[in-house]
Amino acid sequence: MQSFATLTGHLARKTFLAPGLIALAFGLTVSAPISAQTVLKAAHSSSTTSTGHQALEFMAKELKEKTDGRITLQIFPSSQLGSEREQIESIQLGNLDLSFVSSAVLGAFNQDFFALDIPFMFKDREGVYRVLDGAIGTQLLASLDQVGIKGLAYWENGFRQLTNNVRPIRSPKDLEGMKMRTMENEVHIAAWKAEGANPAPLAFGELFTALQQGTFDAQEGPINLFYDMKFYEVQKYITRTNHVYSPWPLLINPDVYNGFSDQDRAIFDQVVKDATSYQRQLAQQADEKAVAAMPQVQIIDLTPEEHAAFADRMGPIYDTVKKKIGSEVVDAIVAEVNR
Ligand code: EAX
Repeated sequence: MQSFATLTGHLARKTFLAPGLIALAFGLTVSAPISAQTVLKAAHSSSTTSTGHQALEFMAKELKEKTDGRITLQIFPSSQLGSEREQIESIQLGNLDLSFVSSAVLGAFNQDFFALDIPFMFKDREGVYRVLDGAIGTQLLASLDQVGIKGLAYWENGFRQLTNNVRPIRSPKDLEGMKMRTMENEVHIAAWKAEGANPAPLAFGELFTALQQGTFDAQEGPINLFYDMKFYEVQKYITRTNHVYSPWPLLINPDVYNGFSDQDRAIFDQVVKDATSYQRQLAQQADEKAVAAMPQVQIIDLTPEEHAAFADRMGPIYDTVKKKIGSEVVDAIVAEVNR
């Protein structure tokens, strides 16, 4: 069992000491079993209807039940605790316990994650899961230890699509010069420059307002998130480019994870596994449900030739990423995707 000092150290993340423990601290005899209750602060940048939020709610319920209330979750959605980059920094500092963020934002903390950002590299979910759930993905998550973060699993944000408010886009020519929001990721910015757009990064939580005010004409992201965030109120067209697959790595503060009792860590690990399959299941249905719910949005499906016109511009981006992180990871992903 943890020492009193460490238990008090965790008060920042709201550890409620059972009356028994306080009595013990003051040398009184106690009858009730000693147990510490830990409330984990979990944050994210999507809405309360997102598949990620639903999976956190699932985790909260499962953890409370399976640990007899020793571990519970307090969820902060919609960037309430800062942007995804700030959430990662808060986990490093121990001010936040748990979060799921787009892997694109992790590139600034660990460049190897840029390997996942090369557009048009992933073709389908089977290839994605072979990479993420295989040695490459596991190694990438483990590499976060070096920057004071424990990577737990890959939840699914989804395949990303190009959306805009100006015209139906079927070619890079249609996108030329369009002011476009990207995630805070240099590979994405370089890629959309190569496609002819005028890209600039912005935190997700500020995107709706920026689109509403016309700061940007275009953006890109999964259709289910587009729907969740009501972007259909400020964007008329979706071009199904499937240009990047966005995982949502689930992250935890390593001290919190290592601070669990062996019993609770085993329960926590199993709940993460169950929540991951639950979240992916939701995500796999979310895009089509969203399309059905947005008849006012024009969906453009590209022909293979039109799709290739976008993909053929990504050669230099492969070189840029290989120069930055070496070709080993990139080549391994390409081999696994095309296996
Ligand atoms: O949580 O910033 C974005 O567009 C991402 O999809 C973000 O991770 C959403």
